[in-house]
Amino acid sequence: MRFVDDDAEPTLELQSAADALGVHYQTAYRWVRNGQLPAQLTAGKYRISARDVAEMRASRQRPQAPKAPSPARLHRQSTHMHEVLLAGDEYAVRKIARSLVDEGTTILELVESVIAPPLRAIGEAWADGSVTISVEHRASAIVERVLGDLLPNPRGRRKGTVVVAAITGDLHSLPTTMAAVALREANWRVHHLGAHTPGEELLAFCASREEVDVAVISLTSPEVRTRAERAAVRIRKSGTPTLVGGAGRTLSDLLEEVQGAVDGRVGRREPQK
Ligand code: B12
Repeated sequence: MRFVDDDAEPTLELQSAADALGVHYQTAYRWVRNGQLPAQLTAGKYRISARDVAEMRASRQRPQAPKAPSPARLHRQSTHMHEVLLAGDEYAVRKIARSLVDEGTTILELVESVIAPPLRAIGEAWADGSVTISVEHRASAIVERVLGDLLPNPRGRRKGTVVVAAITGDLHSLPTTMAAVALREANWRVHHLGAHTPGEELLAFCASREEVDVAVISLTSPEVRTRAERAAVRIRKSGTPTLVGGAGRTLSDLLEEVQGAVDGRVGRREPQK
């Protein structure tokens, strides 16, 4: 390796810089041309500061953070997820979910962008009779198991404790599972009570545990909205901020509102109509 010393700092000729970086001369030349590798052209020859070469070498050796999948990839995987859920192919469902998580997709994104759209489509298809109840039940059961297995356990201190349930008459447990995993991923401790929970029971559960910061009622069956809201009023009165979900509400809304409830902004009083 040949250093060319001028009075400022040591510099390398382009071939020496390429050797030090372990790349072909042409690659180093391209980096110089596109500005990635700063160089000075002196008497028709490029000279590169030894410090810049050392920095570039160190940065190339540092492990790169994995690039999270693009929205287009999530969309394609959601279409694939739809097919394998309809086919009841649990192995394929697990494979899609696991590889996306390994590639850096959050569980929240996985649920919102990859799993929820096919479940909604399956709901539509069930409603218009093009998908049988068994196919829908099988898909839901697969998602419930897969989400259970992905349960995150993030490092760091928990932000607080949240209870998640759906009210009596609402048999949709999946949205409560989705809420529970998203909250766990966001570092909340979660008591997941699941579907069909009596309001009285939820009230007693919150009242008996000082550590409960927020109660969350996932709501999928619109027929029980009034029951869910009545339970929420009573739980709030007993001192626990309470949120009620509903059609069109997202997990991102949920996380924001749970934080808002702990900060005293949401879920303490009745929403203004
Ligand atoms: C799976 C399913 C079932 C399964 C549930 C299995 C299970 N283990 O959960 C079973 C078979 C039990 C079922 C039963 C029924 N179902 Co159903 N079901 C579905 C389906 C296909 C998916 C439900 C789901 O998981 N949704 C979750 C995601 C995909 O949707 P989401 O609503 O956006 O959920 C988000 C929010 O809830 C949010 N979230 C969760 N918690 C919280 C909390 C807060 C505070 C916030 C902000 C957000 C939040 O997280 C979720 C993800 O983003 C839906 C289709 C659909 N569009 O959802 C129909 C659907 C909900 N069901 C429907 C119906 C009609 C029924 C039945 C009445 C059918 C019948 N005749 O028996 C019964 C009702 C039973 C009952 N008493 O509750 C209708 C409801 C229509 C309506 N609006 O009235 C739907 C929309 C299907 C349709 N297109 O017609 N169902």
